[in-house]
Amino acid sequence: MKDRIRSFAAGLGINEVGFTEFRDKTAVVCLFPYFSGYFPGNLSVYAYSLDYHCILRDKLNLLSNYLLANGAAEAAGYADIGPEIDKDLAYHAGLGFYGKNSLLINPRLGSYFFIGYVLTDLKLEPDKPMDGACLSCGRCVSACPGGALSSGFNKERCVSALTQKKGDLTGAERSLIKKAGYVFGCDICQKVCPHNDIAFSPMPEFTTDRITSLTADMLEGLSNRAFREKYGRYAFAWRGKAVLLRNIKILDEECDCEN
Ligand code: B12
Ligand code: SF4
Ligand code: SF4
Repeated sequence: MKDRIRSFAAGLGINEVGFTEFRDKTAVVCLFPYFSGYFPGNLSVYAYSLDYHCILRDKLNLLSNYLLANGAAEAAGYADIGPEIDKDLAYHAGLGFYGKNSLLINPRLGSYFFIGYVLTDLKLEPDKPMDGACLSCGRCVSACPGGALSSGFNKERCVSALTQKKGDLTGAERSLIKKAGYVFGCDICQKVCPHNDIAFSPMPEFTTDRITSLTADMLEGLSNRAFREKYGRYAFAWRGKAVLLRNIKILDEECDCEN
C-alpha cells in the first residue's frame, strides 16, 4: 500500500513521501519543492507564487480522496495549521534532518520545500528518521541579520517574523528589516546554506503567476477590498496591506532607523 500511495503522489508531482505515526493515526507526509530562482526584488522566494496553502490543500485533498477510495475511513490534509509541528512530522517520516537554520533539509531538495501531510486511520508501517545531519558550517548563524540563530532559534530577532508582525515596530526591529531588505519573509539563512547548492526542480505550480517585488505604487490607493481582490491569492497578503506598506517604507527610508 505504501508503494501505491507513493506512486499516486508521484502522479501529483510529489516525489518525497514518508510515513509516521501521530497519536492513533498515520501521517502521510509530503514535501513540495518551491524554489524557482532568486529574482531581484524584496519578497522572499516562498512568497513569489500563489499562496502555497492553496496549492498544497488541492494536492492533499486528492491524496486524501485516494486513501478514502482505498480502504481509509478517515483522511484529511494539513499544511501549516494542522495539529502537529510540520517539521517534526517530516523528520520522523524520514524526509530530512534539522539544519542550524532551524529548517528541515532534504538531501535531494535542500531546504526550499513546504511540508504538508494527510492524517488517516489506515495502518501503515512508519518510516525511520533519516541518518545524516547538516554540515554545521555555521554560515547561516553568521549571516542572519538579527542573530536569531545564535542559540537555537529566536523568533523575536527573525526578520521573517518581523515582516509579519502587526502594529508599530521598535527602531531596532525596523533596522533589522532594513538590513535584511525584505518586505515579506527572509531567505538569508537558506541562501548561504551549502545544502542549497543543488539543481532545483520546483513543482510547476510555484513557477507561474509570480510576484517578486512590491512597491508603494502597487499598494497605495487600493481599498482593503481592492487589495484583497488583486493580491488576496498570494501568501504575502495575509497580514494585510498596512503591514506591507509599513515594510516598504522602512526599506525606502534613508535614515538609520535606530536613531
Ligand atoms: C510559526 C511559523 C513561523 C514563524 C516562527 C517559527 C518558529 N520556529 O517559531 C516565522 C514567521 C518566524 C517563520 C519563518 C519561516 N518559516 Co515558518 N512556520 C511556522 C509554522 C506555521 C509553525 C512553526 C511552529 O509553531 N513552531 C513551534 C516551535 C516550538 O517549533 P520549532 O521551532 O519548529 O521546533 C520544534 C521542532 O521543529 C523540533 N526541532 C527544532 N529544531 C530541532 C533540531 C533537532 C536536531 C531535532 C531533533 C528537533 C528539532 O523541536 C521543537 C519542539 O518540538 C510552521 C508550520 C507548522 N505548522 O509546523 C512553518 C514552517 C516551519 N515555516 C516554513 C518556512 C518555509 C519558513 C521560512 C523559510 C519562510 C521565509 N522565507 O521567510 C522562515 C524560516 C525562518 C527560520 N530560519 O526558521 C516551513 C519550513 C519548511 C522546511 N524546509 O523546514 C514550515 C514547515 C511551513 C510549511 N508547512 O512548509 N515560520
Ligand atoms: S529567516 Fe532571516 S532573520 Fe530569520 S533566522 Fe533566517 S536569516 Fe535570520
Ligand atoms: S548553513 Fe551550514 S550550519 Fe546552517 S543549516 Fe546550512 S549546513 Fe547547517
